[in-house]
Order: sequence, then structure tokens, then C-alpha cells
Amino acid sequence: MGIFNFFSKEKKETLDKGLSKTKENVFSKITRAIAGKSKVDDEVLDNLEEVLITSDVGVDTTLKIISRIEDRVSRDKYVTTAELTAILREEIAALLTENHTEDLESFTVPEDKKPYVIMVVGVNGVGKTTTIGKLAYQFKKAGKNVYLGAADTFRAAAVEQLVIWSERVGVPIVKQKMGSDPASVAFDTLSSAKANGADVVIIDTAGRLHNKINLMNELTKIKNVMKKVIPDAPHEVLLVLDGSTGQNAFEQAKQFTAATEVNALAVTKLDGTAKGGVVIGISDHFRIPVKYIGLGEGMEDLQVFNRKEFVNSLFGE
Ligand SMILES: Nc1nc2c(ncn2[C@@H]2O[C@H](COP(=O)(O)OP(=O)(O)O)[C@@H](O)[C@H]2O)c(=O)[nH]1
Ligand SMILES: [Mg+2]
Repeated sequence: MGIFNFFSKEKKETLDKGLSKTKENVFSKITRAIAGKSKVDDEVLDNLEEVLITSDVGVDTTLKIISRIEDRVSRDKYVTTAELTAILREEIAALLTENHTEDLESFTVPEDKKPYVIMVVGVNGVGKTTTIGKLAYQFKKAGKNVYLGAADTFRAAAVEQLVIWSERVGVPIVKQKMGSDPASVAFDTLSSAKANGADVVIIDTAGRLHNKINLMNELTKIKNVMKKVIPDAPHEVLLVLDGSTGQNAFEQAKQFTAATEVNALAVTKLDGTAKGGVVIGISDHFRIPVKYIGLGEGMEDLQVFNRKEFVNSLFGE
């Protein structure tokens, strides 16, 4: 299947709308970077480097992009500034698709893991609970039986928020009272889910233990308890990052992936921010795939991440 077949018009509109601030930001900077220039020369490339870095793409990824464009300019001899955005789009898309696994085409989970257990981690406020609600909605829409587990037990409001999502989406939730042991909630959730033949289990966790070591120990404890019910759970540890924090999101990804096993990323709040370029840096830097992007607070505002579509949306087709 071609990569465009599954990318519906609605989905593209949500993506374009969500990325509009980032796009405006990048384009106004590019316009300034090439003002009065007809040809891509060293000065334009220097300016472009600054544009990408100040658009939260990150230094390493920016240098890779610039070097690709330099190669292209020396190969093609004369490159006009009018061609620059098309070249940027092509080179960024090529960079992001190198050495990477395929993007997901839709909200699916492996059929041979039943239930497929997703543990959602990340610091407080990044959008974990909201992303869980949106994922539950998508999986349910795809015909899956979904179970939620409210293992963020630190505040009553955190449990309540997930309860609201479970009602909105119409999926069962397992919870205990505030302050109870998160690992015990995870155990109960997996036990119920397994007994009831669930397809997908999504476990919410807290992101606000007083320090990193405590947080990581807590996550390890939750994982170990899950294994008592389902030996290879969690199948997915999904790290949620707030894209509107730009380079902070990048730093959080570094810290979390160094401290705990993470095998999927979600970048949220790309709507209403000019810092969406951070997804390019994250997607290039980490071998862990960006699986999902958040583009709003509504149930429908989560998409499976598609690198080509993302770059096309940002730099125009
Ligand atoms: N605009 C926007 N807001 C979001 C998105 N994802 C989450 N939020 C909001 O971010 C805030 C924190 O989200 P929450 O899910 O409670 O974060 P948690 O503490 O990690 O569980 C809430 O007000 C959400 O509505 C998104 O993709 N776009
Ligand atoms: Mg939460």
C-alpha cells in the first residue's frame, strides 16, 4: 500500500491546522534568511542553520540537514533560493526515513499479544492521561476490547480524569482509591483484562515523584508486578513528551530513555505551538520510533506519526 492511501483528507487537515504555527514560524524565518538572495550560497546556508536551530530541530539534526543541502548544492552547482523549501523537504524526509523502521499505518496492536499491554510514562502535565483517552478511543474504534488502569494514584484528580475518559470512550477502567500502590492497580488491571479477554490494556502512571530515582524505581516495580500476570508485559512502554516545550521535550526523552526501557514515543500539544520542529530532531536522534502525535485536546486529535506526511505538511507539498 502506498503511503498516501491511508492518509485521509480529514487527517491531513488536522495535521496542517495543528502544525500551522510551526509552519508560519519556519517560513517567516526562511523568508528572512534568503531575503535579497537568488542563489543558495554559504551565507544562505549559515542563515538556514540558524533557522533550523531556532525552530527547535536541534543542533545535531540541523547539522546533518545542512550537510545534505551542501552536498546537494555542490552537486547541482546552481540552486536558487526559490528551490530551497522543496530541497529542505526532500532532504529532511530522506534523513528521517533512513535507518528507521516503517511508520505505523493505523492504530493497531500485534494480534499475537493478547492482551497487549501499554504502560504510559512521562513527567507530570505532558499529556499522558489525555493520550491514553485518545488511544482508547482509536483502539475501540478499530474493534478492540480496551482496559484502562489508573496507576497514577497520587492525586484523586488524576484518577478522576481517567475515569472521565473511560466513560467518554466507553471502556472499562480498573482503579483503587487515591494513594494506593500503583503496582497493585497495575496487577488488578492486568488480571481483570486477562480474565475478560481484553485485547489492549493501557496503564496510566504518575510522573511526579520527588526525584528521578524514585520515579524510575516506581516504574520498575510496576513493570515487575505486571510480569506476574503476563510474563512479557509491558509490551510497550510509551513515553509521552510535550512538544510545546521544544528542546525540553528532547532532554526529557534523553533522560527517560537512559533511565528506563522505553520503546515508543508520543509527542503531544503540537497544535498551538511554533516548536513543532522538535519532532524532526526527536525522530532523527532516537532509534525509538515516534508512534503518535497529539494535535489537540479532543478525542480525535491523536494521529499515528508518519514522517513523510509530517515533513510535507510542514514544508508544503
Ligand atoms: N492543545 C493540546 N493540549 C493537550 C494535548 N494533549 C494533552 N493536552 C492538555 O494538556 C494538559 C495536561 O494533560 P494530561 O493528560 O492531564 O497530562 P498528564 O499529567 O501527563 O497526564 C491537559 O489540559 C490536556 O488537555 C494536545 O495534543 N494538544
Ligand atoms: Mg495524568
